[in-house]
Amino acid sequence: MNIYQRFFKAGVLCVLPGAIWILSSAYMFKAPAPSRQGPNILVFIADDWGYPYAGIYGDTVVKTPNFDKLAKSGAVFTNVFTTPSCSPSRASLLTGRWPHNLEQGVHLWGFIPDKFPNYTAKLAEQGYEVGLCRKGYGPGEYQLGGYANNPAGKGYRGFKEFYAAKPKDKPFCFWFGSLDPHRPYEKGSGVSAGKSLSSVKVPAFLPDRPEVRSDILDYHVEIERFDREMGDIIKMLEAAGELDNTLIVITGDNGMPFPRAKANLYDAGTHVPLAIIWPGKIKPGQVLSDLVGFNDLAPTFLEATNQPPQTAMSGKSLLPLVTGKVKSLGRDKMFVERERHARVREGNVGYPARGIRTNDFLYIRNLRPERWPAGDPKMESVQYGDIDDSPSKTYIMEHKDEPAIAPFFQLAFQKRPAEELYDLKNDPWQLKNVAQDKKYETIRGKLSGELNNWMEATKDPRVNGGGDYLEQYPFTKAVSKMD
Ligand SMILES: [Ca+2]
Repeated sequence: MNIYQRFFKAGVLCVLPGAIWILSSAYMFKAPAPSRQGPNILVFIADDWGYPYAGIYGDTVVKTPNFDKLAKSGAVFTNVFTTPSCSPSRASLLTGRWPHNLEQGVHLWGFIPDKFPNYTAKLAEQGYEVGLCRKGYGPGEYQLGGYANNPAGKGYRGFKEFYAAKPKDKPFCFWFGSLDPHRPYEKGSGVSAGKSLSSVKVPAFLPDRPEVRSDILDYHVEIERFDREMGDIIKMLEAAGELDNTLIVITGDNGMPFPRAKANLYDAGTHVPLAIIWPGKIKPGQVLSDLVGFNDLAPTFLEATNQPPQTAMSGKSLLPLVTGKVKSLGRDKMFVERERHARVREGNVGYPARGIRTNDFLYIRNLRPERWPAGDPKMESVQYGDIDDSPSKTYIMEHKDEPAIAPFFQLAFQKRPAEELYDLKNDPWQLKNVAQDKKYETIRGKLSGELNNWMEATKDPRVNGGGDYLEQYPFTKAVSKMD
């Protein structure tokens, strides 16, 4: 994390006390909102915010009153899956494509070639003012793809500054990319804030120890900060008279930054919150269990703003679903994938894997199972570096030889077989791989075949054992940024 990120992380920028601004904005925005054809598009994307860390999803410990209230005023989704790595997940959202169809955009430290259309560019062509606060596409280096600005928009200190600078007759497309709840955390901030260790629900893939409980509370603190900042922006929007003409999307780019979560194809890495709100257009109170991918969002934005669909986008607009034109998306599966995350293996290779998620099963194919899924144990700079440094990681590593902790070390750090299959009804935490169990042979074969079909149909470079050239794409993180 560089100094600018730390500055942002401290919450100095973009978080000018909301209350003060709200009071002044009520004065500033007395004029009625201009009439226009399409709505504003406002995206809130938290960094590493996984499902189900919100009150509306049943979590009674983390407090997300703004998300809960907004989600109830529109459609909230319970089965959204994305790539468990920041850049490719965000790239998929922007372009409506699978990460493996984005060339260098498939990696964490890559870029999106600008030949692939994205929704922000399309809206800019249609007269939208496009802006961004904090983390847009990233941490990949967007300039290498031919972009002058971040593909998520031109950078502003905050929504307030963006809105004040925007020509009044133009609709806007704004992206609020919080750096929360990405690490690092202030260790013990959850306990310091008065949260109780005993209240924490520890996921079954992590050891139930005070160090881990405290780490999870620190995660909650950051989710709650994201929620507050989002609430402040919504108040500004309301004061400006724009709320009724704005389509709002709230989500997270990947799962929690803990061992066996982020950078893994298990649900804890790929399953994220999502709510879509558009007053007067999307009926309130909808809870939707359709299987959704991040490449569905760009087509949704284009349809909502009356733009023609892009054949380059493989996702499907969610608008017919959320507006009640169709009862379901008609899907019985979603796909997940990963390539290179951090620089943590000899030869700077990744850990390519693909997965298929249905309501009942998760099937994963590890395409290079001879490699270490979390990174090499012997890297000098960082051991098992696809797992973010954290008290939880340190605890497991330091206690890995104890019988009670060894299984957790096995789950998150050790090598994995080429195939994994989890029976979600009996094993919701995805702890017991049944891929070799004869009882599951039929379903394993079916899911394996469907995964092959998808890889072929979407021209996945990894189909039939290929795709080694993906490993040759440059690692774009500048030496000065290594930390
Ligand atoms: Ca992230």
